[in-house]
Amino acid sequence: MTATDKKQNLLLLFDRPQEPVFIPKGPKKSSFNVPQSYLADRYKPIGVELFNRFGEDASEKIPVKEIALPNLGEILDLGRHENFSLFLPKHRRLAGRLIDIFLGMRNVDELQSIAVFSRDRVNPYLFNYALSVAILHRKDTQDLDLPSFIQSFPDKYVDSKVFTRAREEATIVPDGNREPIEIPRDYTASNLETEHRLAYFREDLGINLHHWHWHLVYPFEGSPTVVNKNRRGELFYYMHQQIIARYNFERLSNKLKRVERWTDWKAPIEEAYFPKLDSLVASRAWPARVARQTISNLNREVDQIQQDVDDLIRWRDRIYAAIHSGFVTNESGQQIPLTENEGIDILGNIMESSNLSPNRTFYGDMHNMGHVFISYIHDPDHRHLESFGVMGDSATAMRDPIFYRWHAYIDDMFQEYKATLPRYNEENLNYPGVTVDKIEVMVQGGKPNMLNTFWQQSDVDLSRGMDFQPRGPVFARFTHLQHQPFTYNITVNNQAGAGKMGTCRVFLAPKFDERGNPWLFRDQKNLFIELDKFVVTLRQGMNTITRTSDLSSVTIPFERTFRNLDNSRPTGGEALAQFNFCGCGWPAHMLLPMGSPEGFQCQLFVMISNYELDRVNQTTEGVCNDSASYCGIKDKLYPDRRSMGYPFDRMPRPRVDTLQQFLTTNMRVQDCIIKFTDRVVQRPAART
Ligand code: CUO
Repeated sequence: MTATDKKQNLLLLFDRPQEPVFIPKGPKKSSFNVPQSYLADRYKPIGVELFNRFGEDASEKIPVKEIALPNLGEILDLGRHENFSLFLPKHRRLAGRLIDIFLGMRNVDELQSIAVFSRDRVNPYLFNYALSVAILHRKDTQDLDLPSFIQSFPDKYVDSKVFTRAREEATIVPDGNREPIEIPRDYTASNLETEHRLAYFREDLGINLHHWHWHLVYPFEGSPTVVNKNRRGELFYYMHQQIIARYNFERLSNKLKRVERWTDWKAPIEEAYFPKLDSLVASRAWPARVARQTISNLNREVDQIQQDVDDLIRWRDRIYAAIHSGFVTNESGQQIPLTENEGIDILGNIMESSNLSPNRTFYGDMHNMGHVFISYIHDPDHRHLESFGVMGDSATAMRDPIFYRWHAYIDDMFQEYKATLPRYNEENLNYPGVTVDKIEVMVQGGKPNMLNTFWQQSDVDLSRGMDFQPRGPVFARFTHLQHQPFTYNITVNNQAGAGKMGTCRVFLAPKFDERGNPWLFRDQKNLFIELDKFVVTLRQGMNTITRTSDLSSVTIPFERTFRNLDNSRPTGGEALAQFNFCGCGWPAHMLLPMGSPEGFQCQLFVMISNYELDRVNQTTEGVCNDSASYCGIKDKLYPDRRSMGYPFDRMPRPRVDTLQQFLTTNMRVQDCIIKFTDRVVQRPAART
C-alpha cells in the first residue's frame, strides 16, 4: 500500500457515518482491521463473530496500528444521537479537544488509528467536523480531498420525505436500475407565504454547502494554527456582506423589498420557517420556528448555556462604542486603535466572535449567540428536551429567512464602522492613463448585455449518507437556478505605458430601488455583488479583455460543490493537493441572480485598478485560487491588498451622490438585463 493509498483510507471514515467502522466501506468494500481492544463495549463480546461475518464481504483489509489511546473524556459527553452545533460553546470546546488530539498524532498511521478508535464512540457530526479540520490542517494530510459534506449527511440538505423513497429504491431495485428520486421544488411552504419566493436561494444545496465549507475552513475556535488565518475577521465581514447583497438582489428580482434588519430582539419575529428536514443521526425532525415567536433568556443545563438577551444588547452597545471611539480595549485594558486597513479585521473577530477577539469578556460572542438564541427560540430552558433549529448549524442556517435578517443587522454594524473611515478620493480610485472605453457582456447566440437564467435539474448521490442500506448509488434529483454562460468583452485604452498591470474588478447591482427610482450611491454600493476579479496586463493603446463567466473568482464549478470522490477525483499532482480547500466557493450555478421574466435591469460595473497598489507578493501558482474572493487561498495571504469590497466598501467622497458621479476614467458602467425563463432543463450527464 502506498503512502497516498494509506491516506485515502482516512476518507473511508466519512462514509456511512453511523455504521460501525468494521463494516466494509467505499467502492472497493474496504474494511478496517479493528483491534479487539478498539471495539465499542457493545461489540467486544461478539468481536470474532463480527469480523467473520463482515470481513467476508470485504475485498480489502486495512491494517490498523494499535497505539496507546488517549482518554476521550469530555468529548464523549455529546451522545451519538445528538445534534452538534459549532455555535454552542460547549460543542466548540469538545470539537477543539478532538481536533487537538487528531492534530497531535505523529503520523498518518497514528491518526488513522485514533480516528478508527473514536469513530464509533464520538458523535458522528462532531467526528466528521474534527477529522475534516484535522485533515485540512495537518501537513501530512493536506493533499487529501474531503468528500462533500452532503455525501456524509444528505439529511441536512434534502427534504426528509426523499429518504423514505430512497430507502425503498435502494432495498428493492438493484444497483444500476435505480431511478432518481425527485426533490419537489416547493416543499417547505406555499405561495401564501411571500418569503417562500426566495426558497430557491435559501434552500439551494450548493449555497448551503458553500456556507458549511466556509466555516470549516475558517473556524472561530481552536489552536492558533487553525484559527489565525490572514484577514479572517475581515473575510467574515465580506463573505457575509456579499451573501446579504446577493439575497437582496434576488429579493428585488422577485419584487420584494430588501431584507429588514432584525433590530428589536425583544419583539416577536414575524416570519416563520418550517425546514422539513429530519436528522438521520439524531432520528428527530429539525424543530420548526413558528410565526411571532420571541427569543428569551437561555438556561439549558444540557448545553451548559446560560445567557440573557440583555447580554446580547450589552455586547452590541460596547461594540458600537468601540466603532464610534475608534479603538477597542483588550483584556488588560489597553486600547487598540481600529486603523483604516486593519480595523475591520479586528472588528470581524470581535463580532463573529472568534478566539482572536482581543476581549471576549467585554465584547462577548454576539453573532454566534444570535444564532443560538434564535435556534433555541422554541425551547430556551430545555423543558421540552428539544434540540436547536436550523439556525444552530452552519450547514442549514441559510435556509431560514431569519438568517438574513440577523446578518443584515450584523452587516449594518460593519457598515456603521466603514462609514467612519476616510473616503476614497479620486487618487485612491483612479489609474492615471487607463480608461475603460466599453463593456459588453454576451451569451452565445444572444443579444449584447442580455443575460439568461432558467431552472436546471441535477442529481446528487445520497447513498454514502444512508446507513444500514444496500450498497450502490441512490440519486436525488433537485432543481436549481442556472444561467447561460457568458463572456465579458472589455475595451481598455492604456496611455500609461506598455506592460502596465491592472486588477479588473467586476460587480453587478440592480439599477433601481424598490420604488423604481435610481439609487443614491450610498445605498447602491451595498448591493454590488462581486462577479469576478482578475489581473490583466495592458499593452500601450487599445486592449480588448475577454473573459468567460466560468472563470469567476467567486465560484467553484458544479462538480466541485457536489464532488463525489469516486467519480470526480482529480488525478494527482497539484490539482489533488488543493482539492479540499476548493470545496469552499460560491456555487457556479448561483453566480447570477434570478432576474425576472420581463427582464430585470442591472448595472454592470468594471474597474481596472493599479496592480502596483493591489499586489500581494507571494506565489499562488499551482494553488487552488479560483474562488479566492470569498474564500481566500489556502495557507496564503488574501490575494488583494485592498480592503475587501473595494471600491464599494466606503462612503463616497463629497459631492458624489450617484454611481455615475463616483466613476473615475478607469471605471465604467454598462446597463444590462437578466431575463428569467420559467423552464426546466436537465443537466447533461447529470450525475455527480
Ligand atoms: Cu456564516 Cu452567521 O456566520 O452564519
